[in-house]
Amino acid sequence: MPGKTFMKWVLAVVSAALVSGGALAQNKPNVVILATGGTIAGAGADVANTATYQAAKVPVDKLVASVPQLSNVANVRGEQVFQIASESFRNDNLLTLGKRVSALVKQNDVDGVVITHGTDTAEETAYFLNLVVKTEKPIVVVAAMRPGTAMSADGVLNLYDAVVVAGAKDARGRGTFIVMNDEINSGRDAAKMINVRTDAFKSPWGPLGMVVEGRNYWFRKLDKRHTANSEFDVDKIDSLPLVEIAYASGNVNDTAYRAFAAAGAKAIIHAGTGNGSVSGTLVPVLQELRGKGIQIIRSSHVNAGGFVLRNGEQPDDKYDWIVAHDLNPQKARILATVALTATSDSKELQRIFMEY
Ligand code: DAS
Repeated sequence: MPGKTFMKWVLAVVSAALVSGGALAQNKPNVVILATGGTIAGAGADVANTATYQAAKVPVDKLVASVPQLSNVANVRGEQVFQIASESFRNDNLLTLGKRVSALVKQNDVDGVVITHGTDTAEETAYFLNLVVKTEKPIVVVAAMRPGTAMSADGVLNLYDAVVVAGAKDARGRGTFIVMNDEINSGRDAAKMINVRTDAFKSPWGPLGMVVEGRNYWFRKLDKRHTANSEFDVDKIDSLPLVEIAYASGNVNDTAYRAFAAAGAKAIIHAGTGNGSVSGTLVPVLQELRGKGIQIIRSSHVNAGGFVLRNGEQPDDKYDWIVAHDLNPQKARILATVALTATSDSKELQRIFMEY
C-alpha cells in the first residue's frame, strides 16, 4: 500500500476508533441518568434475596458500570439526585427532580433523560414530570422489582431499555414513560399493580409500545395533554400545596377527612369504592368541608383502574365536587397538587382532570 494511501487508512481507522470508543461518539444520542434510589439501586445479602434487601444502596456510577452495554446505544453520564426509597419521596423531592430534568432537557447536548427510581411511587413521579416538564425529549422513569444482587435481576435490562427509549428520536413528543419488563408504558397511565412480580406495572389502556433488543415498537400515543403541550411548567412552580388521600371502605368514618382538613389540605382525594362511591354518612361531611373551601375529588381505588364520571354516584354539580375520571387516587393527588398551583376554581379543576 503506497505511503499516502496507507496514512489515509491509518487516520481513518484511528478516528473511527476515537469516535466509537471515545468520550463522545457523535453518532450516538446523549442520555443523562438521574439516580434517586429504589430497588434498582438495592442490594440483598444473597442472590436468592429477591424480596428481602435494602433499597437505595448502589450509587449511580456503579449502576451505570453494571450495564456496560449502555455505551453501545448512547453516550451516558449519571447524576445522583437522591438516594432514597421512593415511598419516602416528598413534594420537595418532586420539585427538585422536576427542575433538574427541566434544566437538562433545555441543553442542546442532552437528547433524553432516564430517572432510576423506586417502584412504590414511580407512577407518581412519572405523571408529575408528564405534567410539568415542557419538552419533546423523552423522559423515562425506570425501576426494578428485584435488586441487582438477586438471580434474574430485572434492573439491568430495564435500565438498558430505558436508555434506548430515552435516546430514541421516535420516542419524542409522546410524554413521559415508565419502561420495565420490555414494555413502554405511559407515565400518565401506568401504575404498580402488584409488589412481587417483574411485570408489576400495567396501564388500564395497555402499553404505548415495546422495546426489544434495542428497538422501539409503537402501538399507540397518549391522547391526554402532556409535557410540551402542558399549561404547567415546573420552572414556574416554587411549592406544591397539600393534597391528601382518604381511603374509603365499608364502615368508613369522617375522622381522616376532618383531620386532613384541619391539617390544611387544599383538596381531599376520596379514594372511593367502586364508582368513586361515597357512604351516606360521609356525604354531609364532604359537603361541609367543601363549604369550607376544600376541593373534594372523587376517585376509585378499584385495582384495575377506576372510571369515575360526574353525577354518576353523586350529584357532583349540586355539591360542587370534582371527579378524577380514570386516574387512581395517587395519580389524582399528583394532578390536584399541580393544578392547584394554577387555580382554585372547581370548574377549571374539572377541566384539567378531563384534559390531563
Ligand atoms: N421501597 C421501594 C421503593 O423504593 C423499593 C422498590 O421497589 O423500588 O419504591
